[in-house]
Amino acid sequence: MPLPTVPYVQPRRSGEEIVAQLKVDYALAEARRTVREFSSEPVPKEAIETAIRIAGTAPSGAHRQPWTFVAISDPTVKERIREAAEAEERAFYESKITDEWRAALEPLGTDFVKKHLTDAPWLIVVFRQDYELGEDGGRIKNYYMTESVGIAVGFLIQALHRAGLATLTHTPAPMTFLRDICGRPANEKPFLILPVGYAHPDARVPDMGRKSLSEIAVFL
Ligand code: IYR
Repeated sequence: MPLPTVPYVQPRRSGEEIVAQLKVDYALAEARRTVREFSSEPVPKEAIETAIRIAGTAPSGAHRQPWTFVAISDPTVKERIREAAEAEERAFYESKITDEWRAALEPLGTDFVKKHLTDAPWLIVVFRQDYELGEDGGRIKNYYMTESVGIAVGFLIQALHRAGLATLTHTPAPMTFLRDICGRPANEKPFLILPVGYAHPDARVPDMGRKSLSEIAVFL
């Protein structure tokens, strides 16, 4: 049975108003950079709670909302995550990495040292729920989990940036250790770690631009 429906009304804006709004948003979005150096200055828990609420508004397959956000400020937990992540990353950079991948990362200057995992006041570890458990213990299938969680993380990154906070999308591989450290059940797979905080006042980012509109879009 389809759900009952309710009216949906967005404030009616003219074409010019829409373009003007999008230009403001684009300028803000264009100023976002992935930051690897964080200040350890605290960020209120309410900021993280509200950003996670925004992430939770993302569309999802069959509206299953297949995500869990674990927000960590406890220094001991952050330290455990850093130790485990650096062990994986060391193996990656020292042996697993292919020559091609090394060449792709070389301009970004990344290495196995993951100081951001203990410097940033918050780590948000995002989990993808591959299925849910019904009352009878049976598995309830989710749909388009990766797409859904990816969209939610996009909302999260953009919201944090608009609020004035810096983030770094960090995906140590493999990152199954996150499930144990965060105490999550077997139906949840780690998706990424998002360190969140103020950018360090001396933070620097690689001098690189983005693809132009004509490189990323085709209008038919
Ligand atoms: N996960 C590693 C390697 C890494 C991979 C890509 I693709 C990047 O854009 C950046 C890093 C790390 O976090 O260092």
